[in-house]
Amino acid sequence: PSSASPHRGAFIVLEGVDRCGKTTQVGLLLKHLVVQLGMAAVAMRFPDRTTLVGNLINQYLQSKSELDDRAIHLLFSANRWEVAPTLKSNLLEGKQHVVCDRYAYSGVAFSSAKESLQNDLEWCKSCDVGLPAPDAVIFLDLTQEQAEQRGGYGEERYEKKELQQRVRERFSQLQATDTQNGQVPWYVVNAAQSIEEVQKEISTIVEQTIEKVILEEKPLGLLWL
Ligand code: ADP
Ligand code: 2DT
Repeated sequence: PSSASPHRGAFIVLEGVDRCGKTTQVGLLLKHLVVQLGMAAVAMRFPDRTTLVGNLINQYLQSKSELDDRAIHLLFSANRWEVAPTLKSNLLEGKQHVVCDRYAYSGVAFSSAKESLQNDLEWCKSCDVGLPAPDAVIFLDLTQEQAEQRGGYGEERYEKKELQQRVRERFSQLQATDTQNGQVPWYVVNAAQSIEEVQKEISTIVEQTIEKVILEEKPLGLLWL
C-alpha cells in the first residue's frame, strides 16, 4: 500500500500523572495530524464517561458512590473492553490514527497505588490482557513538585498528593516491564518544557511511529500477551 492509503491507523497513547499536559497535547497533536498533515485521526480518552459503565466510574470519581477497590478496577477495565470494538474499527476499517488520553497503564498505575492492591500488580494487569496494544506510549514526565505548581489538585477522588506520587512510581515499573518485553515502545518526554517544545517532541515521535506502522505493515498487537 502507498503511504496515502495505510492499511491501518497507528494507536498512540499518552500517559502521565494528573496535570502533566495530556489534554493540552492530545488536542494539539490531533490538530497537527489532521490540519497540518492532512491525515485521518481521532482522539479517544479513558475513562470514557459517556457509556453506561463510564457513568458508574464518573459517580465513583466524584465520590457520589463507594465501590470496592477491585470492583472499580474491573469497571475501568470493562470500560476499555466495551469501547475496544470502536477503537479497533477506527484503526482497522476507518484507517484512522487514534490518539488516546490514558489507557490500561493508568488503570494499573492508579489501582496498584492503593494499599489494598499494592501487592497485586499482576492481578491488576490481567483484566486488560488482550486489548489492542498501542504502537507507542508517550509518557509525559512531570515531578510531583512541578505538577503542584500548575495549580492545586481538583476535587476528584484520586487527586491527592501521596497517591499521585505512588502512581508515578507504578508508571516507571510498567515502563520497565514493557521495555523488557520489547512489545510496546515507551517514549518519555520532559513535560516541564514549554507547551510548544513538548508538542514538537511528541509530533516527531508520532510521525516516526506512523511511518513504521505503514512501511512495515505492522499488525495491531495484543496488550501484555
Ligand atoms: P492533564 O490533562 O494531563 O491533566 P492539562 O493538559 O489539563 O493536563 O494541563 C494541566 C494544566 O497545566 C492546564 O492549566 C494547562 O494549561 C497547563 N499546562 C499544560 N501544559 C503545560 C506546559 N507545558 N507548561 C505549563 N503549563 C502547562
Ligand atoms: P481523567 O482525569 O483523565 O478523566 O481520569 N483512572 C483512569 C483509573 O484509576 N483507572 C483507569 O483505568 C483510568 C483510565 C486516573 C480520571 C481518573 O481516573 C484514573 C484519573
